[in-house]
Amino acid sequence: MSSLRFGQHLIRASAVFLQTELSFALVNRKPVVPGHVLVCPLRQVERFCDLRADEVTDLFLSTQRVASLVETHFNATSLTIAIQDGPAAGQTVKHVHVHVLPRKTGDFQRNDSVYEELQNHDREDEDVPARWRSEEEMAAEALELRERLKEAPTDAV
Ligand code: AMW
Repeated sequence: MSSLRFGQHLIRASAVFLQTELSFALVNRKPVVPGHVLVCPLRQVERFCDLRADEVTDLFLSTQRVASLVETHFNATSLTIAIQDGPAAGQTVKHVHVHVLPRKTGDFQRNDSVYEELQNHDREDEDVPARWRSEEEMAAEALELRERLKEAPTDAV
């Protein structure tokens, strides 16, 4: 697996834990909760409606796999699955991506604060290198997720 493009970012292979024919999934450099990951089409498309039908199918099937994987791996009981589609909706990276966040009871004082956090966590003033996880930490998480995917049959995760 070579490096992949995510909007303006070049993503190291070490941060990617799933690649399909048309999609890939990567760990987040600034997760809102543990296990907050991203699923993207391989083609750099800005808006959800610009995806072809086969890309939507692959993206959402990949999202299902990834969602089951991170819910189990991070001992969660629920998920927040979200797309910020366009700048007014909080999208900062001009490449469609599905946020998948494992959720647990009481993880936020107000449950819907997760959406505020999603809006704010990568605002320009917040998204500074000092707050990003290290490459090593991200690579270790991606490796664990890759290994876990190998253990599970495709239709189970
Ligand atoms: W958006 O606000 O565009 O819906 O979300 C962008 C997401 O991508 C954020 O969660 C942000 O932390 C994440 N992100 C941005 N650049 C990278 C990168 N190089 N590696 C991993 N995650 C990234």
